[in-house]
Amino acid sequence: MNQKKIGLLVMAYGTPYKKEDIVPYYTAIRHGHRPSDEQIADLARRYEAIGGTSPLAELTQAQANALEKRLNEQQSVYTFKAYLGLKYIHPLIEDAVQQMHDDGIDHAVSIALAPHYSRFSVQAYTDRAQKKAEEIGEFTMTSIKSWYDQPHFIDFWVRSVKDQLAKIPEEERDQTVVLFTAHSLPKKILKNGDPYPDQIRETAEKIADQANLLHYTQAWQSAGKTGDPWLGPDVLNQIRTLFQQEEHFKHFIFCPIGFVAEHLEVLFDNDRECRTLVESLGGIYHRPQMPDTHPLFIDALASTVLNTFE
Ligand code: FEC
Repeated sequence: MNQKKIGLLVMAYGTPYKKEDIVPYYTAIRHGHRPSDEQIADLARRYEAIGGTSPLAELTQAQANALEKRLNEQQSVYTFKAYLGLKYIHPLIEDAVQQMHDDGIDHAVSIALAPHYSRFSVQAYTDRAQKKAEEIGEFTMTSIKSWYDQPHFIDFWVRSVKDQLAKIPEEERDQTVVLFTAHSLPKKILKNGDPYPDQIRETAEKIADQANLLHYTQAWQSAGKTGDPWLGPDVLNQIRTLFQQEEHFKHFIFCPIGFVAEHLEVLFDNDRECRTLVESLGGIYHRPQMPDTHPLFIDALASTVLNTFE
């Protein structure tokens, strides 16, 4: 039987492949405005601190490959072909859509490697993909908005937190707090009823409930250094608050549930900044492995894509 070919547009943030990419990449994040030399130097310093470049490029490609493979194993009606479309560096979202069309594809499903929907994040990816599809014409695309409550995704984190807890001596488990974090966004998103904060809260509550957590909290990380107010509490302030509480927490487990791979924001903002603060206050830092290409995580993405055909 001839299987219909479906384009799978895997959209992700993107990262500089080499040092020379930092300036154009950061300029693209700033919508074409070159950041100051000081800001560029600060970003270069952060990449340097995690080894020069981020593992994100490799991980995003590996996630797309694993998803394509899983989708083609799970059903035999369609043949999925994955295309990477990045937000701030090549291959750009628009180029990926064009490539699908050039390859003779007339229908695609787009999914962003970001679980929670915001007008600022997922919608920005989707708008660009849909705009390009419309320009091409005779090309349809189903765009997935969010998958933050997909059961395999929740299960991935439930198991990760439980595994981490199991490594903590039993008598110290009630002195353990789990911090669920996600990228902060400018507070102005709240004006239009953006669902982002609620979806993140829901993810955290589902994981906490299914993992039977005694103590957990939610905080925002990696806020931009702009003049606008950003969603809070910031994770560093939240760590200080936890140390001031009556409960004496010893272990701090960080779950950056808004991200899906090991990258700068996790390796630097969590593993460097949060770890340094926790340890300076006398606590012990833990951070489970990110979803990366874990089979449960890839299953979560595959189920989300297949649901669009029901
Ligand atoms: O290279 C790497 O390993 C890290 C890639 C990376 C990911 C990522 C995810 C998200 N961001 C989100 C929102 C914003 C907003 C601004 C912003 C700024 C930066 C900068 C770098 C950066 N982001 Fe990012 N983000 C990653 C990297 N992000 C680098 C610029 C320097 C800095 O401030 O650190 C503010 C823009 C501005 O300045 O006007 C807003 C959100 C996510 C999670 C969803 C997603 O992945 O799409 C939301 C990965």
